[in-house]
Amino acid sequence: MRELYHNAFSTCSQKVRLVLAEKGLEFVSHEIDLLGGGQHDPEYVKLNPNHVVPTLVDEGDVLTESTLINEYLDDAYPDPPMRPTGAAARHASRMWTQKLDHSVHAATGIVTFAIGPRVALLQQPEAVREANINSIPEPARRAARRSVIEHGVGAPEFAGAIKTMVGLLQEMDVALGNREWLSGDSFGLADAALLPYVLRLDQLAMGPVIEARPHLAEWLGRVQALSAYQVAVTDWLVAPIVELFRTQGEEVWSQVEPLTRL
Ligand SMILES: N[C@@H](CCC(=O)N[C@@H](CS)C(=O)NCC(=O)O)C(=O)O
Repeated sequence: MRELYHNAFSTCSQKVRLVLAEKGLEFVSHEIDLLGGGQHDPEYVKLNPNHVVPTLVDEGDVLTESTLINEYLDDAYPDPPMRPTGAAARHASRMWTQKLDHSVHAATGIVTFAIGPRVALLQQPEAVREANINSIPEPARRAARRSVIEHGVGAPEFAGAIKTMVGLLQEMDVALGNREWLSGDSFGLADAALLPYVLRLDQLAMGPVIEARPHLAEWLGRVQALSAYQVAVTDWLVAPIVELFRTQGEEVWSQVEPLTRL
């Protein structure tokens, strides 16, 4: 029995669903409503004390942290292998996932909440919104969430976060100049991990920052052509939220564009 607690739009959930799909592993789905505060439900917090998705429960083992979940999946279900075999290549693959965990993931949260779901959150009763923000366990993440909901792309955290994300795109474009995949010879853990972060910028109507980087744009096309992408990403997205992200992104693009120049 395999159960995944996740969210359709969450980057960390998408990266785990990509690995599950690539390995042909099915799961019982428990979607957590992140805007409604489902991640703070005491029953869920027993599984994931950090109040975040995803959580994988595999044959009774409770697994958190998306990068580690994906490494677990590759250890437990090695067919097809999703990490290179050489030690140096494996190190290079882990450098990408470490970059997400150290800086890019937090930056993506700032960029996303400053643009995408902000209007929906501002329409919630203030008491509900505040209760959900106050339930975020880490003070820094709590403060950043409050700031971007209040100030949008004008929040002091926003410019640095966008630079971190575009910096990642730039590094990927250079790396992909002489190879097709970040994980080695085939689509693997590093590719699955980075895809949702590139996609997020596309969803927020920042396509030009991707199109300006041809190797990155070709890689994105390659990932999107995989059947795992359809199963793990496209099939979960719901049109009204895709539309909300796009229209909100278009609305602020003139303010965001100057910040995307490195
Ligand atoms: N390091 C964690 C981060 C998980 C995380 O931040 N998940 C986000 C969605 S991508 C979440 O659940 N956020 C809840 C919230 O924003 O309150 C992981 O990789 O699993």
